[in-house]
Amino acid sequence: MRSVPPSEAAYDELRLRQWSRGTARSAGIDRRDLLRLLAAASAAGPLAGLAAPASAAPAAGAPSVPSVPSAPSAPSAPSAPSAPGIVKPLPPEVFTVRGTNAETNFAALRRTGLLTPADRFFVRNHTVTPRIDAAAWRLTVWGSGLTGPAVEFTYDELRALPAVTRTAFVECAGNARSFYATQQNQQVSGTAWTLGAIGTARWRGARLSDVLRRAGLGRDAVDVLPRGLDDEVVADGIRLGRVRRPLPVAKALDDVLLAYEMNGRPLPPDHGHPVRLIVPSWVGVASIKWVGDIEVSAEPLVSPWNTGLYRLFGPGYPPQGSAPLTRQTLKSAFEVAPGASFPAGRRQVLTGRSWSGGAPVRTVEVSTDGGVRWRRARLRDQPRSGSWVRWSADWVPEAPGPAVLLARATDRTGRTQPETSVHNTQGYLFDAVVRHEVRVV
Ligand SMILES: Nc1nc2c(c(=O)[nH]1)N[C@H]1C(S)=C(S)[C@@H](COP(=O)(O)O)O[C@H]1N2
Ligand SMILES: [Mo]
Repeated sequence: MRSVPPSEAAYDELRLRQWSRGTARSAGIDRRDLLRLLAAASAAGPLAGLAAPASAAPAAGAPSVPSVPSAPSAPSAPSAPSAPGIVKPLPPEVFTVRGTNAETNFAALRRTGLLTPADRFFVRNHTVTPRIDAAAWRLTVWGSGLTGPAVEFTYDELRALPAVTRTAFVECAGNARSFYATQQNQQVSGTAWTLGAIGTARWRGARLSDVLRRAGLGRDAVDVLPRGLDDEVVADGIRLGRVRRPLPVAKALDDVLLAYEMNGRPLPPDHGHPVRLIVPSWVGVASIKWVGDIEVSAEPLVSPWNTGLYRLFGPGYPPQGSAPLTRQTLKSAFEVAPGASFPAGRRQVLTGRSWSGGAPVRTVEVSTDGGVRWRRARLRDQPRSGSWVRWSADWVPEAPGPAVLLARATDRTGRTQPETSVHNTQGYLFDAVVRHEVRVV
């Protein structure tokens, strides 16, 4: 892992060793199933074409769990592409539908501000968006890491706690995965995102630390396990249960929010209504949507989302994979449609965004000749940790023909986007400079 502060890295290594020795508890899934999942992850298959949906589907015939009705809902206009289970409209100029997910087209962000409007924010659903009534919703905090019994919070009780706001991106660990195949000729499994599995919003909510302290956090608590109220997930024939991923207590007490607002409005259904976690700078899967309960454990916990999934497998990694992913890597994207054309001899203002989970962005460089010459882009925002910066660069296209635009960020840890990304079978954490092909006409 890169750019991980020692405490997180130490936590991850410890959990990995505990997991291999069988001394961590597999929360809610059979240990044999977890081992099968690990085997599947290390030998992950190829993307089935570039529109492959994630291999996850609602559990058929799963036993009923205390349930929230899920509405595979609101198909938009018959001609518009729709993803099963996404509630909001997905106009094709804004989104590319990929299975149960919707990717934001970067060109659709050109005239937006720093914050991604909720109606342009990408959606990553393992199953379908559930419809949850805030008045009936409860958050149950429970487990061996509490000093007493389970504690419930209503929506109003959560809103009555001190509120904090924070601008943060949510980015899928597999964002840009398709470039392993198209730029590096390497096979990876999972949703074939280009660069748009990211959005930045202003989140408002209660601090997870306040909720945990009110629930009676014990001194021996080591992990917290937030779990979503959406349907159980089945992947490759293995029943994984509900989406949930352990978070070390140290991160939970640091900067994690239980958010109920996105850009000044109640969370929309697709983004976790009524309440979701926001885990700044970490891979998107940590930011559990539609959270219904949080287990607080005095024993280390594992779930499929930090064992077989969301670790790096491949030739450069140990057989049981890297430590579970924590922080996001760094990337840059142009707000330009793929294959766009530009008239020769006329000044253009190219715009884009760069971000890093490791530290605020320091500089962005742009090349309009496929990487021969580079120049500094102008940063449009004050770089901040856990957020992105907008930038722009002038360009006067010369001779008609194909052209390749490149953008490369460096963050304050000194990391710069490399030319190629180290391969892993599930295509996580792509960080290389992306070749953006356009035409001069
Ligand atoms: N309950 C639940 N939480 C979830 C998910 C999910 O399917 N169910 N997907 C995760 C993943 S993989 C990502 S990348 C982010 C996406 O958040 P968004 O759909 O609001 O963009 O939510 C995370 N939280
Ligand atoms: Mo994700």
